[in-house]
Order: sequence, then structure tokens, then C-alpha cells
Amino acid sequence: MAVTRTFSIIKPDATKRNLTGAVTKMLEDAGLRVVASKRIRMSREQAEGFYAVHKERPFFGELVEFMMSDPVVVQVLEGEDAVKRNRDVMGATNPAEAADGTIRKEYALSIGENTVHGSDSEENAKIEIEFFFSEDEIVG
Ligand code: RTP
Ligand code: MG
Repeated sequence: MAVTRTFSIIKPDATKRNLTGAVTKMLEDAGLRVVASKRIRMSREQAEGFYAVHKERPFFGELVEFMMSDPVVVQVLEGEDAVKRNRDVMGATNPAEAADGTIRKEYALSIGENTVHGSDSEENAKIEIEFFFSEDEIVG
């Protein structure tokens, strides 16, 4: 299996509860390596741009406000089959449906405040990484 990259966000509900390290440990224990990381406060422009695919959804406004509400940690993760590996350790979007041992089962508060984002395809991973990082910020 090839080593690939994915994009992750530790969301405001997690940074607010000082869970950056705890979430990162679960990612690392799942076989992912953090090859880029920065803590930022998302601007409205960034939040709306990043989630543009959801702009017609009823939760869009709430999602944008949430993502701006506290700092986030954006990360590039590397590992074998990184997109799937990350989605597996994240768990279902709704924590009530997330499997035992997943990040969202352990930490998510609700379907909206669900602790982590992870790219859902290799194609989106590339787009999302480029949205927040330049290649020289990624050190594999
Ligand atoms: P993500 O994009 O954050 O990794 O999560 P996902 O693929 O599991 O979920 P997606 O359907 O892409 O939705 C993006 C984010 O929007 C928020 N959401 N709120 N209130 C709601 O019904 C609702 N549904 C989705 C969540 O923060 C979700 O992660
Ligand atoms: Mg998604």
C-alpha cells in the first residue's frame, strides 16, 4: 500500500477543551504521521471557502460560525492509505453512530461539534492541503 497524504482539522470544540494532543495521539496511534501542522483562527473567508460544497445545506451558516468560534489546528497527515486510515479513526460524522475506539466516539459533542475534519478522497485531500499549506511547510 502506498504512503499518501490527507488533510485534517482539529476543530474548535477540541481546541477549546485542550484536546489537541489527545486527538493527535489517536491519529498517530492509527499509523498517521503529522508532517505539517499549524494552529490558526479561521477567517470567515477561509471557513466559507473551505466548506463551499456545503453552502446550500441548512447547517452551512452554523458550520461557518462554529469553525470561526475558536482556534483550529490544520494538519497534513501521511501514512499508508492515509485518507481511509484517517476516516476510519475519525468515526461517523454523528458521534451517536461512531464506533468504539474512534475519535468522534471518544470526544465529539454533536453532529456539528464533532472534533475533527478529514478529507473524503485523495482528490479532495490535495485540494484541501493546498488551501492551507505551501509545499515548503510540509516536511515528510
Ligand atoms: P468533515 O467534512 O468535517 O470531515 O465531516 P464529514 O465528512 O463526516 O461530514 P460532512 O457531511 O462533510 O459535513 C461537514 C461538517 O458539517 C457539520 N455538519 N453539521 N447539523 C448538521 O446536521 C450537520 N451535518 C454536518 C459537521 O461538522 C460535519 O463534520
Ligand atoms: Mg466531509
